[in-house]
Amino acid sequence: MPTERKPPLTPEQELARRTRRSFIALGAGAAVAAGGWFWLNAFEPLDNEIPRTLRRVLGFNERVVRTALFSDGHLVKTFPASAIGKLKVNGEIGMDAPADTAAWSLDLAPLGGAPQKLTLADIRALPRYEQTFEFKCIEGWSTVTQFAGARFSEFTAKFAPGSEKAAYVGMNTPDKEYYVGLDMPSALHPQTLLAYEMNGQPLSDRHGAPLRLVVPVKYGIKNIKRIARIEYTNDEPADYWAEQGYDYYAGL
Ligand SMILES: Nc1nc2c(c(=O)[nH]1)N[C@H]1C(S)=C(S)[C@@H](COP(=O)(O)O)O[C@H]1N2
Ligand SMILES: [Mo]
Repeated sequence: MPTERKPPLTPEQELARRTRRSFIALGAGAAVAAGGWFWLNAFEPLDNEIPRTLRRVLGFNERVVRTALFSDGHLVKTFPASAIGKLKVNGEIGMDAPADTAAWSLDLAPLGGAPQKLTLADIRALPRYEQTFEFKCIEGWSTVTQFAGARFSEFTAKFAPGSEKAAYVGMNTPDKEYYVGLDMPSALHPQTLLAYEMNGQPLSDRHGAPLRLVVPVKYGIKNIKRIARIEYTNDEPADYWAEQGYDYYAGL
């Protein structure tokens, strides 16, 4: 009997599903905050006038809200193909050597699982998504660009199931000169792709061949080109531009 593949959810369907989940999480966070207030107030040492444990709860809620409203809970605006501009090459750290697509493989380190190596064919075998959005650099420019590739959430479900529970994912170039750390909600956002095409062409060498990250809810700095390794982790991964003083989150 032929096996039937369920059609992938559209970004809108995917989002509706996740927004429901986020609201459940928000409700739980609020209940903990309200119920714990009395006890916290009476016994916790003050830290900036706010009891420390409550600060932790607030921090948690802030993360959930940011996730629900800014990264997981809304889709970045998309554009028609007629709006596509010419994305300049910007930032070539970790890309001194030209891409060796034939020899390329991806090192994958799941959360607590055995590391594995994947090929581009493995990634191309996942459903392909195309999206055209405004790519933004913290330098102040933006260019409407189309990328196509696999959804990072579906990549994770297929090759590192369970790793969605990790707090972060870290990625680096083959020479490890460029590296980014991403919070998991942004990584799992339905518009986050592992891209192998740009503006209808295979990704060019300077734009990050053979595989780059496209994370439209973040500025360009997080959109690492020429990925060689992906690691799911609960420890905040090193991040090149965060080390230079930029915001680690770097969300739009
Ligand atoms: N490997 C690598 N990836 C990188 C960078 C870099 O220097 N090295 N620069 C980042 C920055 S700051 C931007 S704006 C985008 C630019 O992508 P583009 O060259 O495809 O326009 O790549 C990001 N990814
Ligand atoms: Mo950038």
